Amino acid sequence: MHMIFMVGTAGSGKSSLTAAFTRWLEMQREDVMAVNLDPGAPSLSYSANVDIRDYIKVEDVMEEYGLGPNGGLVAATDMIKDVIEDVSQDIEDFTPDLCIVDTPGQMELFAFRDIGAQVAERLTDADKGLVYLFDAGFCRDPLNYVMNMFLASAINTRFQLPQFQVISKIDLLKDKELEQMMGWSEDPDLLREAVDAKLSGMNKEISQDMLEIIERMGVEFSPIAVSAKTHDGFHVLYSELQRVFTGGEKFTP
Ligand SMILES: Nc1nc2c(ncn2[C@@H]2O[C@H](COP(=O)(O)OP(=O)(O)OP(=O)(O)O)[C@@H](O)[C@H]2O)c(=O)[nH]1
Ligand SMILES: [Mg+2]
Repeated sequence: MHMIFMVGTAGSGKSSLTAAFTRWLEMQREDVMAVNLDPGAPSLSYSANVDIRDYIKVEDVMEEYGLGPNGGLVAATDMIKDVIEDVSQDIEDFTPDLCIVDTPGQMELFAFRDIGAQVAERLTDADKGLVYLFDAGFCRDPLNYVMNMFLASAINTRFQLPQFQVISKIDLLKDKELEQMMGWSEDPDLLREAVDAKLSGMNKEISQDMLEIIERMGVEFSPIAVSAKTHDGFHVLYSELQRVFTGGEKFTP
């Protein structure tokens, strides 16, 4: 079994991509399932085959421990570790070849606390990978793009899993904007120039320092442009997953 975690900042399109890509993979005749690991998801745009909310609900956690919405979400996300064995069993009962996992809305609660690494380690013994979403609308601004590169690099250090970066929601971009963004990933100098044009003085220096640190962290940035709305880029993402995990074969023989 192969397992792909969808990770990204709040609202970056994790759930939409989980929904659309899972459906699309089914059409490619892959034996694929969707798992929701977000205990705070109010509703889902897909029917999760396995849903953490069957075990943990934020409202219940808030009530039981007298917490507000944020405290409730932190506690609920941490509680995932107590049910990992059960969720693993639920997933294994489906015996899928490919499992797409939607992760908690606020990335920092999952990815930057122990829980993310624990889940990556303990959720079944599947071969795992991670899709990091750059929200296209947000990353139009070169500074936000750099910030996302930094987060993606930090996630890479933390999870130590094959990482696939995608620019999500590209249907929201004009052709020229997308071209520019893809240019930033191909040529770091273009990104440097774009950042330079936006900033001056101290801020400029800090951004340039940050770009250097990102470079030193050694993560390759060649994001795949996708849209959960139009399915643009799904073939490319699928080929990349196959290239890395199966040597170019389908997941379901
Ligand atoms: N136009 C467009 N909108 C999208 C796309 N993907 C997601 N969205 C919209 O972006 C918003 C957030 O999408 P979600 O899929 O809920 O993102 P998420 O990362 O799961 O969000 P949280 O779990 O709440 O942090 C919703 O309004 C979606 O309709 C896309 O490909 N194109
Ligand atoms: Mg979501």
